[in-house]
Amino acid sequence: MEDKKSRPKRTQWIPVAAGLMRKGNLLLLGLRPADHNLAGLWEFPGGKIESGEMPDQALVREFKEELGIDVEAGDLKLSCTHSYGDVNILILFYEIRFWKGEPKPLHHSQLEWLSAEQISQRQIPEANKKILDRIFKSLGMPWPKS
Ligand code: DGT
Repeated sequence: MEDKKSRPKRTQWIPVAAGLMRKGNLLLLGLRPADHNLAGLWEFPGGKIESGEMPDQALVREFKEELGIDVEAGDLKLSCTHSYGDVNILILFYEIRFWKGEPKPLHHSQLEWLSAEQISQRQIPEANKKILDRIFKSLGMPWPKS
């Protein structure tokens, strides 16, 4: 029989839903607050998918909790995986085309509408850096670095 102790440690997977909210050639990003991991990085709003939730439900909940707006989750545009050492994350990026209300920084230290150029000059999570061009292309938005 296999010895439990000799088995490699199984890395935990964390599913995350994030929203790509567009205004012209700009996307909405939030600055992660100081008391969170990855503090000081600019992220696409969203968060962890909780047990029993569908990804689009998680997205709608997170936007209500963190930005105070009602959104409609659009198409799943792309996904990415990233390893933060002891945990792996799987991020599902949804387009958000329709929303009601003005986004407010209820959770983030700041919210900003940013262009592709501005985003590439900000500090963003490693997970997003490697797919930033694909995010813009998936929305049919101009990407300056190609
Ligand atoms: P909580 O309740 O403090 O655990 O926080 P949640 O559920 O709001 O989730 P959050 O935002 O802390 O977890 C998302 C994880 O995914 C976190 O490890 C950061 C990582 N991540 C990487 N890129 C992004 C991104 O563009 N947006 C979001 N929301 N998370 C990202």
